[in-house]
Amino acid sequence: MEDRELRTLNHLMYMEYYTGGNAGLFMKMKQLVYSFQSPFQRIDIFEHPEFGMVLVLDGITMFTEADEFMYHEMLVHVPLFTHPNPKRVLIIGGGDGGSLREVLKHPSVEEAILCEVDPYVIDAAKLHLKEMSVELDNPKASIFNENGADFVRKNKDYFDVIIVDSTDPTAGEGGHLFTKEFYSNCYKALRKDGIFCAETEDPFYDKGWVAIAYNRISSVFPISKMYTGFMTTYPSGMWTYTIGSKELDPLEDYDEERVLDFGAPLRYYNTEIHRASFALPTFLKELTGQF
Ligand code: AAT
Repeated sequence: MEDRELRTLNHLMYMEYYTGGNAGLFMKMKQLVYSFQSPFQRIDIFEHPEFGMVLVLDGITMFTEADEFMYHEMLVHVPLFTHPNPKRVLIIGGGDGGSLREVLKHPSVEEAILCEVDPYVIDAAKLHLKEMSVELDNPKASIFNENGADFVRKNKDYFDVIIVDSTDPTAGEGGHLFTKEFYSNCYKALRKDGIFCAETEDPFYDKGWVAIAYNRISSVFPISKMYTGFMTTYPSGMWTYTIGSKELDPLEDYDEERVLDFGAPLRYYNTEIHRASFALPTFLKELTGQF
């Protein structure tokens, strides 16, 4: 049977075109393991010979198993280590479970709500993305299949942290999560020392959206700070995240001791990265109007 083993196929080529269409990413895949057109988007899961499973929504790479830790750790731990005692956390998007897995590493978290618009992403993750979906059935977690923009409107003064793990503003239902109205409703859904954090795109191919997202978030929250991290299979490899906060400052109110005492394993995030990630290159300060 050896000759029937799956080898990487020269012709199974996956290509993603970045914004503008004149550049992109290719991966030579081993196999396509799942493909489905949901009411919201096309969901594909490929297996790559070195990067493991790759989740693709509407032709856009969401992560590979080899690098997802970079994105999920940066999106989750920067806000969760800024808040002194995060108990109620809302994740919008993130149906694969990667952000939830990171949130539930924090022992203070009592309730984690995942609001993912597309139930088929959750089903596909449970079947094929075992490393991401491990905590989807955790009793501390509840899952709602609803547009995050509608869900957040119904909650007031409730969450300690809101995390937006969404698709790009130009893809699927992602656009709902980049409006000023959505950010204001997140502000209202947060408690008085609450923290909001969103993925805010790459500053090279999608610089227009980086500026829009930062300006909208900073028009709603008294403290707003952008930070960056590497994410190797996202456009440009450099990714931005933006914190919006009511009271707490991610650098001044940061308690390193909690990170040093943290029991769970982390592979990207550490105390030096937390501080360094807020140091922005000049072009990014200019783009977001911060000097
Ligand atoms: N965890 C990393 C992968 C993602 S997936 C983002 C998820 O957000 C998708 O499952 C999508 O169905 C969900 N989503 C999109 N819009 C909404 C919405 N309005 N309400 C709730 N869920 C939504 C993120 C990748 C980052 C971007 C890569 N370029």
